[in-house]
Amino acid sequence: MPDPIYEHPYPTSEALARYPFEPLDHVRYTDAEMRERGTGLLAEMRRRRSVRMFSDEPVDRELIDTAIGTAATAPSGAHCQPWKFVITNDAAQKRRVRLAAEAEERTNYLGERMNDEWRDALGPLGTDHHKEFLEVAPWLVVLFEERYRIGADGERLHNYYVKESVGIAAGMFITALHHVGLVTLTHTPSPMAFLRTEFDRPENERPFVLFPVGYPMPDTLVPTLERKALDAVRVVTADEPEASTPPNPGDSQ
Ligand code: IYR
Repeated sequence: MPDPIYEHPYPTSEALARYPFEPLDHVRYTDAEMRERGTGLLAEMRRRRSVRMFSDEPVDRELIDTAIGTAATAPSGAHCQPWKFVITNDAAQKRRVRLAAEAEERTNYLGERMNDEWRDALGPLGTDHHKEFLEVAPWLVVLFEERYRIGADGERLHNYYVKESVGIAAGMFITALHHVGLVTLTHTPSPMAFLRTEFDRPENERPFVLFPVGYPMPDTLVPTLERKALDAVRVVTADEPEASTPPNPGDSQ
């Protein structure tokens, strides 16, 4: 019998005796399939753009729900799943959100809240305080982070790594929308506390991102932006030919 790779396999027998575990449902692809799937997804995601000109064409609620279902498969700290996706296609509500967002952004852009460095950074995006798209897009999806949970006796229960968990879910939501041919904008009207009141959410929830979702207007323009090259975002600290068998600490001579 070869030496096992793991001296301390997971789960421990103690955990296995106390909690339910099940076999991992994993699909193993061929090497060719893996490359194809990887490059295919990359090509698809390279076409994703943040959009600021939404069509008013309706979108089936089912498509939004499916994307939320995908987002909710995100990993989360201690599996707390500290996210809530609040969705609306109500015209009056979308209008109120637009007006509140524009009021805040007017102070940002036209008042003192934005310094010159920030203004300069936003220049190439060509954004301003007008947020008509919040009214035109068929759906607004507000992703709330659940800062803590309320227990059965009203006590506060800790959620772990909330920002990280909700950030990952947001990324998966964006990916899921793009995959079905919908567009969105990662919109963070600042400050956005008004969203908690508007959507009647409890004290323990805080708005994280506001996503208008829909189809793009025909002939929508997006800023010409370059994405960093792989070499600029990836650092290799070791590049050894991969061993065909994992090194065995017992085999030192
Ligand atoms: N919240 C403002 C400004 C803004 C800020 C960043 I950072 C952006 O990437 C884009 C816009 C707005 O929504 O216009």
